[in-house]
This record gives sequence, C-alpha cells and structure tokens, in this order.
Amino acid sequence: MKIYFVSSNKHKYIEFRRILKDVIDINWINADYLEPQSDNLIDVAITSAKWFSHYIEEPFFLEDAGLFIDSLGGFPGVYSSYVFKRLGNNGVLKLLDGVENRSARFVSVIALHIGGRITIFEGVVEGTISEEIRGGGWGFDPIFIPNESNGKTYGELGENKDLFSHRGRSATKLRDFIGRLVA
Ligand code: ITT
Repeated sequence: MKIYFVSSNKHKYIEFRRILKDVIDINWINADYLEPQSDNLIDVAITSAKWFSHYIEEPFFLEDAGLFIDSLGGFPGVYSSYVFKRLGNNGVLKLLDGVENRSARFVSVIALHIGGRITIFEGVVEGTISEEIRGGGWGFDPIFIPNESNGKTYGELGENKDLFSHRGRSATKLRDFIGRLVA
C-alpha cells in the first residue's frame, strides 16, 4: 500500500521507510509545518493531521515525537525540536550537570489519516540520559540510553536502534494495522 508521510525531518523518513518497507510504500512529502501549541503530543499530532487533510490525499501519516526528562519536569517534551536546535545535546547535558536522576522517556505519536478518520499509534521507551555524548545518529540519539540496550545510546546502536526505539514501537503498530487492512 502507498501512503504519504508528511515531515520536514529526513531522518524520520529514513527510519520509517526502513521499519515499514515490507508492508508500506512511503511517499515522503517534505513539508515544514507550524505545530499547534499544546503540552500533549497526541493533541499536536491530531490537530496537524486534521489541518493536512485539507491539502493532502489520503492515506497519509505524520509523527510528533519528544524526549521527556523526569528531573526537568518532562522538558523538553513537545518542545524537543526547538530545544535541540537551540541547546543541542551539550546544552541538555549541561542542564543535567550534577543531577542524579537521569531517567527519561522518548515518545512517538503517529497520526494516520485513512478512510476519513484519524487513528493514533503510540510508542514509548523508558531510558536514561548519558553522562556524555556517545555515538552518531541524529538529534538526541547520542545522549539517550534505552533501558534494554546494555547501556548503549541510540547513537551507538546504528540500525539496531529500530529494535529499541519509540519510533520502532509506534511504526510496528502502524505496520500491523495496515497489514490487517490489506490482508
Ligand atoms: P516534523 O516535521 O516531522 O515535525 P521534527 O524534527 O520537527 O519533524 P518533532 O516535532 O517530532 O519532529 O520533533 C521531535 C524532535 O525530537 C526532533 O526534532 C529531534 O530533535 C528529537 N527526536 C525525535 N525522535 C528522535 C530520535 O529518534 N532520535 C533523536 N532525536 C529525536
């Protein structure tokens, strides 16, 4: 099945293509859009999908993701994209300098618009923020350690990141949903 994916982020597109390739043929629409103000990823994803439904043919999906750091009261959360651009990984590590509780979670919310309705698929991964930058990847990959990766950051996992990641989880739910539709 062919589905449009709306995002300004090429890394997300590459990861979704990799995870979904057996079932879904993704057509990337590279669009930067103004996200609505909300402290909730699901609200942002639903409102954005409703807005795009006036301009884009169904079926399509988009994703809103965020890193929630417990000792910072869930910051940067819905502001992750802005904070990464402004502070980067070094800035986040500085905010956590000397902080003992480094627990955090990465959340991915996919909004799929199909059959005139929006369906949500969520992926959540618990983890910790590393003490230093480790590995490559993009965004917060070099500072996020999922709990089940033997201490490796997303950035040190390479393509194996998909097995542990918030996007791996939400995208697998999307893949199963579409798989059932086309079966
Ligand atoms: P869209 O156009 O799809 O919205 P975006 O980059 O603005 O692209 P988000 O609003 O979902 O995406 O922002 C989430 C930010 O969180 C993203 O820009 C990264 O800085 C970070 N992020 C999300 N998922 C990540 C991942 O798997 N690895 C590293 N950083 C990630």
